Amino acid sequence: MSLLEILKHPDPRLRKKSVTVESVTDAVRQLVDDMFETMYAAPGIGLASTQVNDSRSVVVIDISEDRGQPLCLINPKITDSSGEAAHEEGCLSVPGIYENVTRAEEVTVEALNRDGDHFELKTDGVLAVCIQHELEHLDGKLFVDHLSRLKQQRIRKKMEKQRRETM
Ligand code: GNR
Ligand code: NI
Repeated sequence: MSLLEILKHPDPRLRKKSVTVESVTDAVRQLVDDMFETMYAAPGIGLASTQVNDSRSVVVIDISEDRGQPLCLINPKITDSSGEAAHEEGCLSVPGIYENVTRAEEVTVEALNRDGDHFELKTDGVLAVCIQHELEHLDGKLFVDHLSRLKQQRIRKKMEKQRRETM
């Protein structure tokens, strides 16, 4: 297992779209395990492969209090959604920024698990928020894209300043 580096906004590599995993091999499982280790260490409730500069379509999530309910989604697709709800979001790639985003309240997602088996999950609440947030990463999108241009400009400046100060 190894800790992976998490890319920070405005890194252009966060804008790349992921590609479908053709088969869930040991190499893919290695990525999944490294992503769980990286997410738990961060700490975060989710992590998308785009954030660790890997183009394979993989998401890991654990929203549980005791960090004991790992959820792995390979090639995830949202097949149904309903309702609207606003929730405060943050992102490991946009550290220190927390803003409300309106998304679907309930989603159905289809994916492959770590064994390569197909499954479907219908959920709401924080898990639905997290799934939508992570799937946007796989599409090269960030939660800040939902905010006003003015807020986006301020966030970009803050991130660039943070980067200068830690270099
Ligand atoms: O750790 C995270 N917390 C979080 C809180 C509210 C909505 C979404 C998230 S996901 C985030 C980790 C992350 O950046 N995943 O891409
Ligand atoms: Ni994120």
